[in-house]
Amino acid sequence: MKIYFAGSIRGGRSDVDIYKKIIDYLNTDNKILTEHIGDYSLSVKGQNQLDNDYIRNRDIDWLKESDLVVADTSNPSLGVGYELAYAEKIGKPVIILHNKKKSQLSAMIEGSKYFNDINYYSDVDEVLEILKRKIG
Ligand code: 6IA
Repeated sequence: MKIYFAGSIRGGRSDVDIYKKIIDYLNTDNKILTEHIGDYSLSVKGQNQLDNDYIRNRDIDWLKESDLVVADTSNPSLGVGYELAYAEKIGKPVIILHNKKKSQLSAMIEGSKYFNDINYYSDVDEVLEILKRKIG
């Protein structure tokens, strides 16, 4: 299945090692459309050659094309929030992963009945266990 993985970029890259492990795990049996999210070299200065409108439109096309959105919301990110709202609007299935030790999940996400698959984790082993249970 095609999976759109969402994780923070300009919101901060402190969780990139977790994104990478999630993407590597999911990539075994699925196609991750957004592998760059787990790329260490994609810093907040990276991809500056790409226009913002190009990035936004390309990402929304991938989101529409995907079968499932998996979002790590532990590091607050406007872009991830935007993608989640877009997924809700078009009825795309969403799995949310959130490390409570990192931040409190926004009431706009926790308070939306659409997001009924919110999974709290405390370390990388736990997050991979959750994905194994949910996706295989
Ligand atoms: O607001 P954020 O940057 O934290 O938003 C991150 C989310 O928006 C991710 O889930 C991505 O799917 C999407 N996104 C935001 N920026 C980019 C990007 N380059 N490339 C791909 N997806 C993006 C930004 C260029 C910047 C590092 C200079």
